[in-house]
Amino acid sequence: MSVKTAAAPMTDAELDQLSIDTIRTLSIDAVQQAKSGHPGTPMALAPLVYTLWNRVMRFDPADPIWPNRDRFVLSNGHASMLLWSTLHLTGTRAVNADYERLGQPSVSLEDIRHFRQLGSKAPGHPEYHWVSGVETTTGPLGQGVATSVGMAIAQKWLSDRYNRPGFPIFDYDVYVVCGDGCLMEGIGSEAASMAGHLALDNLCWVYDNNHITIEGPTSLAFSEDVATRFLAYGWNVLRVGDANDLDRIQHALGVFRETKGRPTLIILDSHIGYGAPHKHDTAAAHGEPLGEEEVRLAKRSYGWPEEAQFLVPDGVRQHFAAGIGARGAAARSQWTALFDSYRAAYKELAIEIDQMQRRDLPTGWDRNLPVFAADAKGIAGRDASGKTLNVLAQNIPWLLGGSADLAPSNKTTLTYEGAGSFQAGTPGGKNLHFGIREHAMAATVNGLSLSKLRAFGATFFIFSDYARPAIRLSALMELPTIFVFTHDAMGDGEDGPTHQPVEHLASVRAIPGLITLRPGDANEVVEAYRYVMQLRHQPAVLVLSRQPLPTLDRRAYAPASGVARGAYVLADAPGGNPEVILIASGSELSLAVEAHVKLLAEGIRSRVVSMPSWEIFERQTPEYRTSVLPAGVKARLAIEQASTFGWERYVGSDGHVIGMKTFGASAPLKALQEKFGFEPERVVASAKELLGRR
Ligand SMILES: Cc1ncc(C[n+]2csc(CCOP(=O)(O)OP(=O)(O)O)c2C)c(N)n1
Ligand SMILES: [Mg+2]
Repeated sequence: MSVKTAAAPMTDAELDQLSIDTIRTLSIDAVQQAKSGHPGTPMALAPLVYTLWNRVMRFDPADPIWPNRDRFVLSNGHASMLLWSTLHLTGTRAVNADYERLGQPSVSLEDIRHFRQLGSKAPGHPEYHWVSGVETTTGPLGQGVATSVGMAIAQKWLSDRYNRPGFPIFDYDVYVVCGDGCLMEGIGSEAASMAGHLALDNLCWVYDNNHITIEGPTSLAFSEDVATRFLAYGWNVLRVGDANDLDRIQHALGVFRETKGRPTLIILDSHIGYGAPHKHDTAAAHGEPLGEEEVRLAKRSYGWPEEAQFLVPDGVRQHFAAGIGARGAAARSQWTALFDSYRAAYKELAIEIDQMQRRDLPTGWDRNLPVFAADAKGIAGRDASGKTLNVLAQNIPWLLGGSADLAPSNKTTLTYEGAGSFQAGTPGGKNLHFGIREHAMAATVNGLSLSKLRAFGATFFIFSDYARPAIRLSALMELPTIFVFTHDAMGDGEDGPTHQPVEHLASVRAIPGLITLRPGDANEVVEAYRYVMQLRHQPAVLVLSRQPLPTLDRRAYAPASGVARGAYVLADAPGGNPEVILIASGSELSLAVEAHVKLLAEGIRSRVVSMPSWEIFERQTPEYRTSVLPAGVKARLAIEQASTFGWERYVGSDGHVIGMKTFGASAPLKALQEKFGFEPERVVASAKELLGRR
């Protein structure tokens, strides 16, 4: 259809089409201008995204963080131009990191003109925390769909805790657009299985069934019956045979909203590159600009002025304002009025909601935290963690989480009265059962955190590998998620090298922004949690022992509150003038202390530095850091049951690391400690060697 002039007023249907074609052509032009990007899927899915946003979603562009908004997740993040066009045309406003609503647009036309360029609010893939209106970062396929399960769980939990008769404070839905890639990825299957089990009827995935991925037709690698698969998961499965049929799409979305007791998958048949005569239905439309001639032909097929670029015709912005703009504003103002009277009736609950939204902690959040008395036999890191977590979860109503079927081993079960188990029939439970789905667990934890709950996920440290891509996104999104990883090293002995992490500490330490903490005794575990709970924009990984670790006598040694500085002098040479420094974390801390005592007895001035967290230590002042590791002391020995990779930074070229250079082995712990050199005598010998004494 052609762009009309103001002289002839357009019908609603014409305005719908004009709006859809604006999304399409902005996407085409942006990719062409950037000389990179993915035009084909935005061209195909513009009608879907248009219908969802302008006709269905309860989202107020003026306040993209209004707590009861419907969530939209673009899981096929390569189609980001869909989102940039939509955020622009709906006039969605920006919000800053302090949750202040700013007047300026979230995505301007200039941003779209600078698609994929440095500083543009229209980057290659949707980035939460960079662009307001993006609910989660996507791009790694499957992450979005899995994160959406966490968002849907959060809505169920929030509604159970906070809704009251006549006060549906939380009743939002979660909409997801995904493609073949998201459904091929393992994490997508894990997430769909979990969502079906939990009967998340607030969750709707729309599957872009275009039969195309990068290498060509999906018949190359994907021949299962997706509908049957999702039916088996317990989903409601709908089909829309024509991605251009707005009414059918709207109808299917309506069926979703009426369907109770199961999530909905809408299988939408579409044509990638719709409108481009030589490229539609081909992989060529997926990930490269159409080319100037094909752009002209596509525009011609839409009835668009062929030479116009980045054109937003008159009437389009107004059409969005009259649709989602008006509907969203009304929904939000209704909710705000509702919340005002809720605040009057349920003051305490309203305060909780306010605190949660700002990621504040409730007063008294750290009361009754355990203090562990000195004990040579000690207690396992995981046990100290379980005790601490149970206190915190009672003090912080919205702290919840679970394990990937290892809660009895991870000691993450919340055992106090009323903690409950989160299931379809008991959505107020705080113990989540992720099943043996580590990857989806981590993404779900992200989704819970994006919904402002304080969430943790747990498994053995070795299986952090199975969760790593979602942990990485946690860091990229700056979410205060918590990952509890037990069985941190060779302590599980007989389970052998398949279960003994080696390279994992190096691997999590390499993720920018992620805080890794490997506490050395029970009181360090408590202090680690105290630190982690106060994070607002950073994820944390807790690496905990399976076996008991001696609880150090804090009257003789420095207090465990030193954990908050990442590393601290635990025990020192007389006069604080060390000639050798032993640096250790986790289960090796007590080993270092043992060696230290022996060294002192031999007249060697040693210092023990407990270093549970590199990242926290790096945040301290240079003065503090050199006070812990004085530049003049070159004889430094790091001891850690993990890859030595990276320790050079603290031991320097004159130092030494007692660590792992191979995989472990299946044997009792004592035998492993002997085989791999984690014994006090060996530490003493190494220290002496560094000092040139034998
Ligand atoms: C985990 C992951 N693996 C690979 C990629 C690279 N990649 C981006 S898009 C794509 C093809 C996706 O196909 P589909 O989901 O069907 O999207 P469509 O081309 O139909 O838009 C691939 C392999 C990725 N982004 N994430
Ligand atoms: Mg596809």
